[in-house]
Amino acid sequence: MLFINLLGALLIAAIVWWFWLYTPKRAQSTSNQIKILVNNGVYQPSNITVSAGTKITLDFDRQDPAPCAETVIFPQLDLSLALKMGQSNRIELPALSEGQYDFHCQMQMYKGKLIAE
Ligand SMILES: [Cu+2]
Repeated sequence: MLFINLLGALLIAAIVWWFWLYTPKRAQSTSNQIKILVNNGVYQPSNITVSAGTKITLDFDRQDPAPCAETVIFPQLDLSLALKMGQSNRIELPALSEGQYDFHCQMQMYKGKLIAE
């Protein structure tokens, strides 16, 4: 009984951590080509700092077969890309001015952000 309660408490702690406390790490790009893993409902990395004023290539590696993961959309840039499983999915972004640019799947379950500075 005590064990079950303990398990329940751990589960609640995990839920609280995931939904309220967890903030994705910021990745600093050292090159203009960034590889992004698409799996388990998250882009990895999902918060990416890039240099403003240079072209950037993103390379999406889709591991999630769910239809949810299929399309990545860059609303501010008016770009989208269909992601195929098991191959590299490259998208070239124009040189960005300083600011934040979102990217997400059709349903906005997968979410990411480019920070150009
Ligand atoms: Cu989705």
